[in-house]
Amino acid sequence: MTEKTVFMSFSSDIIHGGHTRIIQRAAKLGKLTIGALTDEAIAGYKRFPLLTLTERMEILRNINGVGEVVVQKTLAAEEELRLLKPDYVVHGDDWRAGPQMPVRGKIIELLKEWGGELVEYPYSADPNFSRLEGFGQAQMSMPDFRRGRLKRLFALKPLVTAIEAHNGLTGLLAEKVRIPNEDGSVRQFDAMWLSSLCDSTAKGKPDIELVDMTSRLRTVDDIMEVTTKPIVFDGDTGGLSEHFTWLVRTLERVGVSAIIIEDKKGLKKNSLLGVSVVQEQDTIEDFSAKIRAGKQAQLTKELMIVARIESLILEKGHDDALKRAAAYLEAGADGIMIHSRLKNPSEIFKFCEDFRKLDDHTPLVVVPTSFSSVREEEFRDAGVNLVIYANHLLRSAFPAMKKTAETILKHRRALEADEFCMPFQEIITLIPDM
Ligand code: SPV
Ligand code: MG
Repeated sequence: MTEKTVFMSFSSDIIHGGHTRIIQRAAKLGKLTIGALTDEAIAGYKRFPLLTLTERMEILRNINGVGEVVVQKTLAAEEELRLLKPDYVVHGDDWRAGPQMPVRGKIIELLKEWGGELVEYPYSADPNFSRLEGFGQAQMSMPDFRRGRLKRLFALKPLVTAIEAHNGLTGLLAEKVRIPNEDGSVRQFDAMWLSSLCDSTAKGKPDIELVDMTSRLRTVDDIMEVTTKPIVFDGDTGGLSEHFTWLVRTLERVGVSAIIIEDKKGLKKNSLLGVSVVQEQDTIEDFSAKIRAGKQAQLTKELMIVARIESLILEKGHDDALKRAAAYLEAGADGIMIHSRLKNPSEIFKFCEDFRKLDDHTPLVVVPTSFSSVREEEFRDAGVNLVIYANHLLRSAFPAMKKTAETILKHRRALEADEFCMPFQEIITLIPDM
């Protein structure tokens, strides 16, 4: 009689008694193959894995009862299951409800192709697991864990997304807001953008490098205290080269993943004001020297210095933008951001196309505030690697707050505004204890 074959999927990097018990039971059914989900698949469905795929595979291989460990690319393991055609797929019964239900349905359909069977064992929650998971989350917020995660994301995903955060609460939104996909995975933002516009506006100040770095770093700290996702810091012009080197070291020390500096000098104004105000672009030579100084100052290989090109904003044209991109790459920039204030995205796409002829791997960043009609897939296909939603939480909060204030003024009481507000019971429990 040939031995039966069994398949189990594994995404956890914290292995507890519940897992090993189910592995032992599965191994009794036949030769057990475990599918270890890729880092990318895990990041798209829960938190970023603490251990890499290679490390997780090594641990799984050494558990008693495990025959083989294979790489599993998708949640439903279509490719791996069709190849193996196992007699049994084993899973805990906890996926009969909740976000994993569609994955279960897909696997049942797949098994019909060769007459395989789904075996579900009662899921045993391990009391230590939530403690360990909490510990894992806390580790993810530490500088050495957080700093390099943006680079890892660029290596895993063709397109990374970031949304602005300007305080702890918006940081929590960037960290926690998720919507389910039909295939059982979830959509969430990968990173946070510490916008100079939002950080300044939230303080009632103009976006002209008036809010000093001590204050900006206070915001970074507020956000870092309650989140784990990587931070992309809006460094404005980066200031004088002699100051920029200190900023680079500070950001690196606290665990920021990238700083984007724009090639302007003097009194910087917000880019979306374009040429309606006086703004001066830096020379290629001086800005390249600033990038070089920053790269020389950093102590790890993880922090990324991204050069932001303002040629389209300041109407200097496509060729100037491209020439600058080449020079900034030469100076050591780890990424290029191209900005535009036009609704029509054609100048952005033209730049992306020509930039990719020049360089096929350096991360390319866009901030689609004006050209908001473009979908992420179109950016990805154009060779963009990071899309930043730069001000949307702040811009949506302000009209909501204004409406509430006006409603209270109008009615001389708060009753009519209650419907716009989160219930009091909810707001006081919004922030969980540590
Ligand atoms: C910011 O968010 O502060 C930016 C992007 O720099 S923009 O406002 O479009 O210039
Ligand atoms: Mg800015």
